Amino acid sequence: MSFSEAANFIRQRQRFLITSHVNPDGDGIGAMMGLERALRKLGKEGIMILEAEPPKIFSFLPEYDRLKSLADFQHAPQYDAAILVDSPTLERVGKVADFLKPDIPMLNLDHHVSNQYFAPVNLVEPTFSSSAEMVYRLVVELGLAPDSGCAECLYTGIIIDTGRFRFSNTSPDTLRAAAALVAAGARPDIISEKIYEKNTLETTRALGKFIASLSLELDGKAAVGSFENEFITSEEYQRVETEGFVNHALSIEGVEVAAFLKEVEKGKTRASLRSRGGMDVNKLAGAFGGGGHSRAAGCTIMAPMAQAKAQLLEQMAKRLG
Ligand SMILES: [Mn+2]
Repeated sequence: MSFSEAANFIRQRQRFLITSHVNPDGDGIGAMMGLERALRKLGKEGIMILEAEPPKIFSFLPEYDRLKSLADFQHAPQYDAAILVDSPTLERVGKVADFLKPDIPMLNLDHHVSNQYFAPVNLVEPTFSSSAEMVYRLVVELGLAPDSGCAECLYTGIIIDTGRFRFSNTSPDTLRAAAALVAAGARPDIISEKIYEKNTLETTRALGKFIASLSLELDGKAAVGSFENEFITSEEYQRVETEGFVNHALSIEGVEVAAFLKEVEKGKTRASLRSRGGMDVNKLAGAFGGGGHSRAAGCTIMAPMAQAKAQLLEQMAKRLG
């Protein structure tokens, strides 16, 4: 379906249940909240429900407390239609699916290439950087100019999914959407600071530890960093957020594939994998029963750190040719 058809889907209805996938990221949350604000401008109502409490990191977004979790509801609220954003399958919304009555119209708005077209009405656009960029396009289609709050939410979704306009999904249209959102009041400096400059001291120290642990393997084409079980089970580690660490390994010149190994339990090692060359880390992770995307994937190797690293390097070596 097209954006104009999706706009009609919205015009014809009054009260919407809006949700996204479990463990929502900034795109899922930004797209939900930007859409909800646009609905309000149209004199409509959006009830935003996630399976669990939304992550605190995005609580700087205006009226964040409008995001509810299942714990806030005894039973499903009344609504005319559901809109699922950024969720490639119906299962991905978790237990919110129990609130989705089969006879109620549903719009699936997503940009994942793996989207299953699970709803009666599907607006799936894999060429868009983010669900937030799609919501921006929909807002324009609805004849609205985003207010500054809406712009902040959608800009946040776009920078999360484009890695701050660095990934290959950053299109001319993405940048035009971002420009319009900044013109509408989104502040790139403030949003970036709120998201990316919120590390705990423990996280910053742990990044140093990760970087110190790096080794170059396979003629410098692979970089591997690791955290031992002793560190992961320490008191200090409770305040560590390792999101993005592995990218430091991938940023070393000549490195095509990077891994971050964590011995999460004795004899059980979790691997985060990233690539920027030809190696498909989805397939690499698949060799250990994991998966993900071609450039970002993960798996669990049932072995202690040293053996897990050896097994992983063996699989990498085969794929580097
Ligand atoms: Mn997304």
